[in-house]
Amino acid sequence: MLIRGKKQEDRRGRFSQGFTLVELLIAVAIAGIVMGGIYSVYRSQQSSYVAQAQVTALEQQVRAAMFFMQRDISMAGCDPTGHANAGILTAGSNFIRFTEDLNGNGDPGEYNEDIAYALYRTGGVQKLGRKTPFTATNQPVAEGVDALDFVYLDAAGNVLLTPVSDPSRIRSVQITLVVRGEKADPHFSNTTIYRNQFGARIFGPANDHFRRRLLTAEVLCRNLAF
Ligand SMILES: [Ca+2]
Repeated sequence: MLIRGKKQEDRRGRFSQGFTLVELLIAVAIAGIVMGGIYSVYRSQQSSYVAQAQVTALEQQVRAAMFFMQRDISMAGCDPTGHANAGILTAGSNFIRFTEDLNGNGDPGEYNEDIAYALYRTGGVQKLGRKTPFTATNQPVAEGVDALDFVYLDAAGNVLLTPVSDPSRIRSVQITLVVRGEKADPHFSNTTIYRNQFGARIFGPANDHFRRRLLTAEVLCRNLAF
């Protein structure tokens, strides 16, 4: 038996220094365990980093989409001449079309004045689309949108049934979006039921492996009061 670090005389009377095979195997095994531990910490940090990055990207996407809709819808009915007859034309639970005479020429049907928001699907991906003028093709505002929900309220704050039969009663619009991450995460299961502010289920449970974000905003359409 050789002892590490000590000189020892072997049977033939020579001194030698080193490791035995057993010691080497133990050292290799310990190194393996340590490396395995380091790798598993690395893996778990890496996957939590990827999940965090995905959640951040998701939040940015859902906020950007909401920003565009809020900006447009808040101007619905903008009619500086009073002759354009601008306002909300169609008010569905997942579809809206409205006009606004932004350049004040009395014509509310020009580019960026006749706007519609709805979900559409291309290449297997559901997107939030913005159309203007109404006959044009959808411009994608956000991808991976699982739900788009509109709730319309009158001047007294009462919820109007959709599709709203008399859109001139609408004073504010509550928008809810559910957007999902780009990639599924096998370590995550999504069993959430997504609801709007009035408790109505708008999506889920998907029972899949996608992370999602729900965002709600209420837009007061000041121009519709006139
Ligand atoms: Ca105009």
